[in-house]
Amino acid sequence: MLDKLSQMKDQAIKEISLAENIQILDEVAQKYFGRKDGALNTILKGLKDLDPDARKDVGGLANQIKLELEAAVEATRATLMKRDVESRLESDWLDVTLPVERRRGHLHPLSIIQYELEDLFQNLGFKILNGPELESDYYNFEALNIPKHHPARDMQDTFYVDNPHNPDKWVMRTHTSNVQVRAMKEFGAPLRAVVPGRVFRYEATDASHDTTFYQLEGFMIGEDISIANLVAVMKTMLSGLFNRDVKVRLRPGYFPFVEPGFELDMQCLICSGKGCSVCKRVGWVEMLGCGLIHPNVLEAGSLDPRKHSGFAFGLGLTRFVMMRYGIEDIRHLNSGDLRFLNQF
Ligand code: FA5
Repeated sequence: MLDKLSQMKDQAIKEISLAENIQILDEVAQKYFGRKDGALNTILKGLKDLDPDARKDVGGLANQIKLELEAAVEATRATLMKRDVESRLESDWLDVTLPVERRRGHLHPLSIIQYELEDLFQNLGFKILNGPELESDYYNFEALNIPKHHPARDMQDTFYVDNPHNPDKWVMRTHTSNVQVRAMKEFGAPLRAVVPGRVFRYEATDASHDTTFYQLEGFMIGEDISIANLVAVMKTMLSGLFNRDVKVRLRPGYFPFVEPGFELDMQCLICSGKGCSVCKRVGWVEMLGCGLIHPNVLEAGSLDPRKHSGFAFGLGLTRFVMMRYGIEDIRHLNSGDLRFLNQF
């Protein structure tokens, strides 16, 4: 039995020293120390058949061999790991002169156009203002000459929210026009301002209508402000934004807060007026509403309509973005789909 143990040790030492990698070394260790059928354990299992003296000798030698073999395995493992690291360092070299790749985010197309319009209007002397998205019924409707139960409320159905401070409801603003009277009260006249922002409507969605979209409101108030000023500013804006000749048409439009009121349509840039899903096959896309500010609205803003006049417009910023980039469905813009967004 003692001879058998010595022979096994020599064989194990030979195999450990020949292991070329850690996987082979582990296999050798398993072969000799494995609990179930490891060679050392198989020998030790036979101890019970020996007489007590022989059992003592064989048991002592077996334990000593076990310690020696374990030490040999660990020493070889350390050598193999060191060799592994060194060869990896040699092959995986690092070129410190290569430029670092930084994955950068970028602006959403809506923000790009919003900032361009802000620049354009700032150059014309307009302030940039903000307003609340959750608005009182008063600023969204009543101050704009749309009393409760007036049929014009049906033109812009929205989401109503209980207001714990007031029996009136709050509304998710239906348009950026909610800032008109707020701004008049805060800044008085003369006043030139634009208000970009998100608005909400309760309506069915299709290629050109969403329930959440962006508008840009603008107004200019002073003495003797006329439709001529309105048309000049609209033309400056459109030629600045599209950087090409765009065809527009004015139609009479009804908005209770302007008099007279107009709808401005632009010839569809997606189909060049031929008709597509965005322009609903008519070749024109409604871009904005505009007109001269109604005297009741000026009064709500604490201005005197006999002294002051002004124009206002509210454009569908989201539709501008669609025209500018040739986007055929408005729903892409709020989709958060990176396949769409990464094109900008
Ligand atoms: C208004 O919201 C008025 N506040 C505009 C205004 C301001 C008129 C100042 C006069 C003076 P209207 O509901 O038409 O008007 O919306 C204005 C623009 O928003 C439309 O011309 C259109 O471009 C865009 N728009 C309207 N509804 C949607 C919708 N569901 N999805 C995307 N864009 C829309």
